[in-house]
This record gives sequence, C-alpha cells and structure tokens, in this order.
Amino acid sequence: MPNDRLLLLPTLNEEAALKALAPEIPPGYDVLVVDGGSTDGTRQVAESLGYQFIRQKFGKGKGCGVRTGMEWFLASDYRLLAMIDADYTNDPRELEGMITALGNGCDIVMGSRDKSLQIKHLGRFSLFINLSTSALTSLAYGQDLPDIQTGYWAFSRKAVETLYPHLKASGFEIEYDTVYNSWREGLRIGYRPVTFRSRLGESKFTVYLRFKQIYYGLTYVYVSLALMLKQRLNGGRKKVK
Ligand SMILES: Nc1nc2c(ncn2[C@@H]2O[C@H](COP(=O)(O)OP(=O)(O)OP(=O)(O)O)[C@@H](O)[C@H]2O)c(=O)[nH]1
Ligand SMILES: [Mg+2]
Repeated sequence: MPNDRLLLLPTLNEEAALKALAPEIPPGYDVLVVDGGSTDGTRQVAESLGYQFIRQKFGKGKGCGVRTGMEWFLASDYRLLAMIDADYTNDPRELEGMITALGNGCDIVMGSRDKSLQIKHLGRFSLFINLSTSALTSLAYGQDLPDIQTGYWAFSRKAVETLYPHLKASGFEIEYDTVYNSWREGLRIGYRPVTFRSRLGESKFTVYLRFKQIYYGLTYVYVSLALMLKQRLNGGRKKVK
C-alpha cells in the first residue's frame, strides 16, 4: 500500500542536516524537499535518498517554500502533511506522537519545543520573543499556543485545503500566518511537547530577518487582538470575517 503521509522539508543549504535526519525518519512517510535555491549538495543528497525534490515558487524565503509544499500536497493524494525544519533541530522520531495528537480531534498539531533547550540553542532573547508573542496570540485566540515559532507541524488534508488559499507569508513569519488563518477559519489547533536540538550547518536567520520576524509577530498579535475584541463586541462568533 502506498504511503498516505507526506513529510515536507523546507531547505536552504541543508546538505549536512538532510544526511543526518534521513536515518531518523520513520517508515510510512514519503519525503518532499522544497528548496529555496541551495548552492550546496542539498539536491544531490535529497535525490540520492529517494526524496522528491522541487524548487519553491512565489519568491524568496521559507514561507514561499512552505506554501509551494502545500500546493504540491494538494495536487497529490496524501492524507496527512507533516513538516519539520530540515536543519536537524526537530527530531522526526517524534512524528508518531504528532500524528496521534492529530487523530484526537485536531486539524493541526504544533510541536511545542522544550523551553530549556530553546534557551540552550537559541538564547534567552529568542525565547522571550517567542514566549511573549505566543502568550499574546493565545490570549487573542482563546487557546493555548505555547510555541508559535515552532517549525514542527502536522496538518490534516482538510486543514491544508482550508488554510492554503489564505497564506501570504514569504519568510519566517509563515508560522504566525498559519496560526492566524487557522484561527480565522475555525480550525482546531492542538500542540504536543517535542525536543529541540542544536542545528547542523549555517543559520539562515540573519539579524535583519530576526527583526523582520519580530515586526511581523507584533503585527499579527495586534491584528489578532483587534479581531478578538471585534468578535467579543459582535457577540462571540467563532469564525471572524
Ligand atoms: N525552502 C526554503 N527553506 C528555507 C528558506 N530559508 C530557510 N529555510 C529552511 O527553513 C528551516 C528553518 O530555517 P533556519 O535557518 O533553521 O531558521 P530558524 O530555525 O528560524 O533559525 P536557526 O535554527 O537559529 O538558524 C530550515 O530547514 C531552513 O533550511 C528558504 O528561503 N526557502
Ligand atoms: Mg532552525
């Protein structure tokens, strides 16, 4: 029987991490690598491992890669879409727990990364930004979203069908965009604790992109809180349009 789960790996120069991740990917998944223009051996490694390799559409940035992967998924017959960062930070051996959580009444499951490991590998400032935007977003949406910047996700087919037409983000703000549109469309978001490791290879997250992500984080929080207030004033409708 063919696999009904697709694992999406967004990549930009992740040759070393792809090699290290491969033995950890559990059976039952086909792998799609969506690449943002790698100049190292990412393509060769992906193809030698038997993965589907495509170049991203829509422009530059991780968000374009994720959206390209979702579009590809929708054109296929897979039932579930999982996604992890391809830099070795997320452990694919935790995919089963994510999929189980998805089966327990969620449309989307986010992997919530261990906080002390986030401090260890990303630093206190990153954790502070993540925790504060996660807390404000949780307040706006009235649900617990402890790690809004996570790269670890699982989606039902219905979730991708609902979300994909609304996603606009090009870069690292894709996580905010995903949660915002899931909430607007009334999708049920759950989370599951996951580990977090040191990345292999070079970070693509420059100081400029870090500030851009903070700017987008605050913008999404502001828009979400404003919509939440509007929703309350209008008598608590679930889906805000
Ligand atoms: N397709 C695609 N993937 C990207 C792009 N930029 C980054 N990625 C991938 O997105 C994932 C997350 O990027 P990272 O560079 O790890 O960024 P981060 O996790 O926010 O930060 P660090 O882990 O601290 O470097 C990795 O798998 C990257 O290879 C891009 O422009 N296109
Ligand atoms: Mg990373």
